[in-house]
Amino acid sequence: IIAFAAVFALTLWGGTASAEFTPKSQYNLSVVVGPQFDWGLGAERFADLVREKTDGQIDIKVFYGGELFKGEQTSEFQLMARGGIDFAFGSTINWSTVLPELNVFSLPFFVGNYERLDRLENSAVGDELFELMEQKGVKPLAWAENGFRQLTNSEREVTTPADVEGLKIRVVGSPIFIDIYRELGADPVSMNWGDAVTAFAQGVVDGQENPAGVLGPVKIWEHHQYGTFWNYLVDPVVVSVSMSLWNEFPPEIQEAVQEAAIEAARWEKAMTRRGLDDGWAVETLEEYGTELEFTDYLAHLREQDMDITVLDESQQEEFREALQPVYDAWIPKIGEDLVDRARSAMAE
Ligand code: X2X
Repeated sequence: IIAFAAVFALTLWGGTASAEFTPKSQYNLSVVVGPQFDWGLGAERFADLVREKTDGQIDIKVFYGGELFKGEQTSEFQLMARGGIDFAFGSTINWSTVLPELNVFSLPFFVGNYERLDRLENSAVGDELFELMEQKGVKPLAWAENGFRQLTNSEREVTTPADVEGLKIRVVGSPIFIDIYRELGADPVSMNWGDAVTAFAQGVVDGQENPAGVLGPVKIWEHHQYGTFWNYLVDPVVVSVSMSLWNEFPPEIQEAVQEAAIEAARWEKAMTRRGLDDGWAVETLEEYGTELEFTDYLAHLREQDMDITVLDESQQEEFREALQPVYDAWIPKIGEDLVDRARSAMAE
């Protein structure tokens, strides 16, 4: 620490740094899910890369299972904005109660595939969403991913809106999810992730929706026989740091943390997209030399004897039409102009 302080003191003499910086002995990082999920592994990789790129100055400890926000996942963003959480691999769904614009990713059958998602994240709209986070006290560093969400249930194969009717579905605590399932005639119940896992095991709900990267580690096949792969909406994860902490970091630390975030996010995206994209995911993981238990999520779930139906474009269109009232209610809350610009950015 003395040596580092000396380096910063020298920089200070050079007139570039504004204040001396002494790192805390440890920083915390919040993740909703556990260490065995791609999302948890990505967080760990980020912490390792930060340690490496800052010569051990910034030591991040990952807290899994929502430990830092005591289970209440929609409070993660505010806790980070207030500085109680230093870093997060945070889901945009969980943050959308504070930033309604993030519901652009939750409009049903709007984004649809990885190509369109990547275009959206890398567009001016993506930058604008990052700016909104900054204005509210969180510095976003990179887009990572939970993924496109798929429906699973214990009762029946779901291919049409009528099939969803009457199913009791666990959803996240973000209001657009309640609206979507009510519109489809289901019985949505919002629950924090920790409670949800218990609810699946106890059969308190008939179904739930989450990306492949969550379905695998939670062994959803032990509770739900049926899966509907319909990419109906997407949950990006933002690698992020509290704004007040970010502002304390000298430029060279900021640069190292930023680089680590981009690299960890790229790797983590590849983990969640295994076998679900055009091949980029597995190629990228080979490039990193990552040892994989399986290379295709869909095949992996089918190997556990789940009945999985992949909805084609016309089946998705039927759901999209049924959900028109959700568009009518939510586009004004997200911002009509933002939704229009998102649509053009994805089409390019
Ligand atoms: O609670 C969920 O379903 C999860 C883990 O996907 C989120 O945090 C949004």
